[in-house]
Amino acid sequence: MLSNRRVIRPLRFLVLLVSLCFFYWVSGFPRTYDDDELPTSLRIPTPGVLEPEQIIVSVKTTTSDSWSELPPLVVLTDSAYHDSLLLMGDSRLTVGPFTVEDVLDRYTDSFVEDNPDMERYRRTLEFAHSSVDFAELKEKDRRKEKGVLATLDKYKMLRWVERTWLLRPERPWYVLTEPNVHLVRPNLLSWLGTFDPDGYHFFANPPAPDAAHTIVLSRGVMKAIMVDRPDLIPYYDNNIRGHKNAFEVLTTVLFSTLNITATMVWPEISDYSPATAPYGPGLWCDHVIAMSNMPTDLMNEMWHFERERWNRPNDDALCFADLWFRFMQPENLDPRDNWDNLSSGTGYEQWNILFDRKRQHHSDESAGRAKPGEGSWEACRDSCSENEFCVQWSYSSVPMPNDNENGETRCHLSRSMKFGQHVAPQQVDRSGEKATLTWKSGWEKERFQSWARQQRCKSPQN
Ligand SMILES: *[C@@H]1O[C@H](CO)[C@@H](O)[C@H](O)[C@H]1NC(C)=O
Ligand SMILES: CC(=O)N[C@H]1CO[C@H](CO)[C@@H](O)[C@@H]1O
Repeated sequence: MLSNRRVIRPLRFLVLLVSLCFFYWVSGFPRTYDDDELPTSLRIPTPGVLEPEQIIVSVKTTTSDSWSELPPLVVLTDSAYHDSLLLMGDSRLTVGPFTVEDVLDRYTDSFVEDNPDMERYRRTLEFAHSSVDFAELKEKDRRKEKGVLATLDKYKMLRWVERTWLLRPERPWYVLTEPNVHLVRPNLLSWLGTFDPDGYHFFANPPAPDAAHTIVLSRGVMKAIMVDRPDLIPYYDNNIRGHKNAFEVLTTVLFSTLNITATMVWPEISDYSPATAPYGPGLWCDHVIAMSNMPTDLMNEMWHFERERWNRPNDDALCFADLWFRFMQPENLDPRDNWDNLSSGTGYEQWNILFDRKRQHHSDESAGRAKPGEGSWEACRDSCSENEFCVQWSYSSVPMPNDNENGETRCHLSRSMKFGQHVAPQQVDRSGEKATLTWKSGWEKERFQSWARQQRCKSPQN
């Protein structure tokens, strides 16, 4: 009997194993997932939160940048959003399963031939016909290249809107953006869910030099220009040249035909990346919807970060505070040599701390002002640590503008915390003399962290 059993047992075990495997295989079919295990985009909809296909994201690029910009963008965009992703360029290409549209192909041949602004487009088409490497289209001088692309962008603007609508008509929302913009989709879906898509809505980030625009248009606006006024876009062909930039072309058309202006959305939509956002009291619990100037490595970090958050389904909307804890807190923030100057820098003036130049000692009038720290980086660091509002400093080897009444200074103090970046020493011309400009930067991490820990962005039950 015993020996008999011994034979049967392994057999039974095998049968059990096979049926168990079968059970797991079947139950692994993705229909029976617990709701919490699913990525945000696939969960049962919360009322008011839109579904991915209700927002068309249309990304504009140019042929010579397509290969460097589009593959990372597509890989780092969750597949739940692929159906609603459109790629718009200036020659027809494919990037894997995606088609890049040539949005300029509706201009007439004579318009393209006779218009000097279309030079780059003409060359792009020639290169495409003769299989010349598109990288050779680019100007060597980066500023010149920017100028060429900005000119072409003016002609793309309305045609980009048009093509987006024609490919995906009648969707509640259209987001027009660029490859270096990262969209935090769950926040975008819940934010736009609070507006009526059939009203006239036109949102954008405040214009900033060198920053991409993220533009949001409602179905109401799109219908008014695409369906109610079918001749509008062709009519504008000959009115484009005089405009300063692409955004102005769009704002002019929407203002003159619909009497609407862009509603600026900031800081939810901004030109910051996690490395350049000025973290602090003015920018902490705000939700992050779109960031621009994103290098690919940070896009990749964001992809991982958002995945980690999926596994914590009770997390609230991603806000700037989350970015600080994820990207800055783990960093060693001891003083760094050859580190960028984000304590000065245009666009950050409102956080700069003014120096108390008149008095040696603080009085009521000079409250909040800092002791000058021109002498050395150590003096600058000490000036920061002695000022209760200061969370970071940078020290330049030659005086540099502070963009406020501080004038030119070596020491730059700030009330907001930015990460910045490595910056190599450079030769500069200071009133006729050559000098080497280097930057050193430091942070008051402990001070900032104790402030950060006292903040409560999330709903009280968490
Ligand atoms: C345009 O909009 C403004 C502000 O909404 C309004 O005051 C004005 O009357 C409008 N003009 C026309 C012509 O509709
Ligand atoms: C981000 C920033 O403000 N960078 C500035 C650093 O300083 C150089 C000049 O040395 C500026 O050109 C950058 O804009």
